[in-house]
Amino acid sequence: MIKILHLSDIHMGSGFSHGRINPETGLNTRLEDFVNTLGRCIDSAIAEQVDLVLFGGDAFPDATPPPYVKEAFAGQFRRLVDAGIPTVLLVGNHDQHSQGQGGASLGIYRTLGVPGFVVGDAIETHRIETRSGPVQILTLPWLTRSTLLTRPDTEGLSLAEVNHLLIDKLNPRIEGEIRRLDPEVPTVLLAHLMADNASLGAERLLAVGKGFTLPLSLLTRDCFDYVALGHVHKHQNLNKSNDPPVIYPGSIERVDFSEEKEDKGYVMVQLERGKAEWEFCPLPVRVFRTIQVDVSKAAEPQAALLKAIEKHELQEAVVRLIYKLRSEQIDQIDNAALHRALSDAHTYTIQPELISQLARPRLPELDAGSSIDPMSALKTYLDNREDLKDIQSELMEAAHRLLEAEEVLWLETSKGGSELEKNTNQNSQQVGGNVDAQLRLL
Ligand SMILES: [Mn+2]
Repeated sequence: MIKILHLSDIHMGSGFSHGRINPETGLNTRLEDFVNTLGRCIDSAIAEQVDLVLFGGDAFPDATPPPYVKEAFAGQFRRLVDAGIPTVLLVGNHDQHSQGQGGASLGIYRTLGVPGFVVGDAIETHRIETRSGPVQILTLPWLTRSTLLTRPDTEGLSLAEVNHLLIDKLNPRIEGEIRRLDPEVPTVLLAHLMADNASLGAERLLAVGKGFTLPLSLLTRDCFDYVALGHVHKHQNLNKSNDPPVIYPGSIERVDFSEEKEDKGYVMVQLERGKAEWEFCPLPVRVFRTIQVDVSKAAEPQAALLKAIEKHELQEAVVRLIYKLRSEQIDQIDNAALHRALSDAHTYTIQPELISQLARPRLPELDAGSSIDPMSALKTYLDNREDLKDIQSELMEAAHRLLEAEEVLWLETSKGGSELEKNTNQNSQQVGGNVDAQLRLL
């Protein structure tokens, strides 16, 4: 039986805006949070006498963290070296330089020959002799186009086609590694990737448009006894049959508000050939709290706000107060009193949002995620505007002419851009406002 601690997505050095400077240390409190939480993971690896630590990638927000952040990270992992616990550091997307290859922020551990440390920046199998016997770790770092494909391979292809091509090239590479595995030895696939039914969190925003998605079937192979993943910040097991477990431990600290409601922690694994038992171990991390309240209909908006704040335990939490109000209520808000009410928080932000009397609920068909051509979008919008019914056909025709128009007309309309922008900002999120403005340009 081999005991493994699996953690991932440390992102040390991120989220400084949620912290403040600790006057005693001169450091951002969020860096201290991340270091303390990583420290707890390492404490537990040492106390539980694990045979191996697997890190699933994304050590820092980028490949070139400041030296004091790098040092804080190294200071914790150094404790594993002293304890004689072998460790695999996998390279995630945030550890790679956007130019060139390799794990820029983690490669130093190999260069220095840190005893027992393996850097996973290539598709290869590492046989590690632990105190409880040998184990095979197949490392699959974050893949980019340039990992497996050349520029001519991908010329003129859509992102989806490139994704397919990448999987076609990846399959034989993994197959080749699998063929060389010792079937008697417990085996782990350690990979930093987006698997195709993982539910998303902040990592989607952090790496927007850059990623590839790999099918789960590529990971759930008999030869793997445990699949240790990184990248997705929400802890989850992707394989319902649990054979093998396909586990994202998630990030160890909340990176931003999208992780407000997620438990954070690491995973303890008991591994044998053909069998893995695992347990998620939650960590006591910094609380994030959103207080969202609409006081636009309240007779006394200030009192309503204070009441909403009072309902929450804010002690040492990272807090954001988001409230909606009408412009004529602004004078009724006592900002100093709001600041006093939030002063127990570790840090806080106050985000008032003015609602326009004209604001209408957004049409789901016109969501940013849906692909809809401009004419259909306009039609959908007009179908929901009773007041414009009489001139609907004229508006459609005018829009048609606008879209068909010569480049000259385009230039003329884009000159009106500033007015359009103004209007869009006032009615932020309002597709309606946008279309209105475009029509006014006619
Ligand atoms: Mn990642």
